Amino acid sequence: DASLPEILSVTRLSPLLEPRLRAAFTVHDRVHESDAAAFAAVAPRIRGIAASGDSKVSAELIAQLPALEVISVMGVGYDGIAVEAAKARGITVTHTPDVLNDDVADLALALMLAAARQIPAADRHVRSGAWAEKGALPLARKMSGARVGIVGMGRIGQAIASRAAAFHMAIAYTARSAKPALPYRYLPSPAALAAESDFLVVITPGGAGTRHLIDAEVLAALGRSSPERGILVNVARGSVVDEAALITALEQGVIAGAGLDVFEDEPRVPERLRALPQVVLAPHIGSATTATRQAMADLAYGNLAAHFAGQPLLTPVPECR
Ligand code: 8YV
Repeated sequence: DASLPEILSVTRLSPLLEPRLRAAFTVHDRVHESDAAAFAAVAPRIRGIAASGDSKVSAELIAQLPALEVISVMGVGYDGIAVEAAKARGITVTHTPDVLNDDVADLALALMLAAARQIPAADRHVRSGAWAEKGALPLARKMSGARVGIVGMGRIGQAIASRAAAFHMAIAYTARSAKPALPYRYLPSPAALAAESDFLVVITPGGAGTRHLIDAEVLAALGRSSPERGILVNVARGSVVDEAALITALEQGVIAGAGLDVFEDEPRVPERLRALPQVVLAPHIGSATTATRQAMADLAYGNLAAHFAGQPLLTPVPECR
């Protein structure tokens, strides 16, 4: 249908989003990556982009799309989107905040428990027959009542804190600035926070401003925080943690373990990291439940639909409000 607005998809579209997008728009699937001639032919007509939280939309791509009006990200994170370049052209960026807070916070607690109680190792112990052959596992580590340090105290950080409170954990955080309205202790840096945390949970936006915020120094502080040494959990972006430093810290026993949902070069996870039994790994599933992905798809679609209907956007990113 030639009357439908044309959009470029820069991601593998969710099946919860794709049919509705195709009904309302002419969708060009990742032609910018696969087919230079096809891309050149459609680029002048592209008015929207459908992206996900881990997509890259560079300033170069934006510059090749003279008719671009809106970029809809199905995800809360938009660190891969060149927002300043978009803004400079009057292009709006939207994302899907809030609807995934519960799921990402649930996964953070799940990774904390899984790493502390060594759930994957326990599962392997039973499954392999080792329980009957070799007996009990080494004792694990108690989570209830321990100290959790949260790096980033936005909406998801607060959802993690309220869950940690139910585990009677002592809660502290670091963020760009203190949030005096919250009943949690503020520390001015990740290193200061790590030094007083049994669990350090990373839930800050990605991007240049937070790249390698968790470095060897922070990991050393987490390791020294108690004789049991700390556990790192990352449900934010792989870029926030210096992955090479993390692997070294784990191999050398500087920290006790880690629970990781995100990595620096997804979907590639270094073999050295995959070889460590004290690490719990997940393939970026923080928001990956049917209910939440449905809500995210509704918002991602709703933002595009609103834009092309001339209505107010549902959830523009803060920079575009
Ligand atoms: C997924 C995410 O990567 O919301 C985010 O920022 O990282 C995730 O939910 C993805 O965007 C799902 O489409």
